[in-house]
Amino acid sequence: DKVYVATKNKGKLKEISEILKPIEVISVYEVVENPVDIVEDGSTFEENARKKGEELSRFVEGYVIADDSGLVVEVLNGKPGIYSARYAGENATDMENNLKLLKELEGTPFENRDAKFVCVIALCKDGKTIETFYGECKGKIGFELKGENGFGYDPLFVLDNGRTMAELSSDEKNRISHRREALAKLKKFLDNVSKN
Ligand code: ITT
Repeated sequence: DKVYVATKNKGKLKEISEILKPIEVISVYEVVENPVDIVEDGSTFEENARKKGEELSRFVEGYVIADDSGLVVEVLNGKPGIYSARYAGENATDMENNLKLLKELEGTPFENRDAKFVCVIALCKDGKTIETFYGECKGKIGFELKGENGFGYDPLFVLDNGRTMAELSSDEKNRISHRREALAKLKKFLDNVSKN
């Protein structure tokens, strides 16, 4: 069994491979020379996940999954949300995005720093979406970056136990993450497909 993943993000690719094991996970970008440049102009995680998956599923045979994800901060009215990857600008690094977030939250006390990670996985084939799957993970935004693991906003994302997502091992993150929740639903769906 194998699935293609429509992502350029190495952190996502690694986690998706670990979580979906023993299914083999291959990046579409590894097998397609010049895939289309996808414009993520949807207004929701779901629209963007569908868009990525549908467009890239025209280039390979079999299932393609796309992950659209991000950080939703309550006191910022849901920002950075679907703009998480480019919060500090078009080609912003994770560090620049984290620093921008700290700046936006300056003066906001810990009790008002509620946030969640959201992940929508679209399962696609031949240019069409078969189903989408949602996952989320709740936490708070800390005051300083802590931890070396994971990617994106993990060093600022404080869990109930006081540790940041970046302080968890990849196994620990993969047990509780938004991505895990969405992919667990996908796995169940695929199990049922193969039984019928
Ligand atoms: P692809 O579209 O190629 O998959 P991308 O990084 O542009 O890669 P998104 O548009 O879905 O993907 O943006 C996701 C951003 O949300 C990502 O760059 C991180 O900043 C953040 N993010 C998503 N999942 C995360 C996680 O598990 N931990 C930390 N940050 C995460």
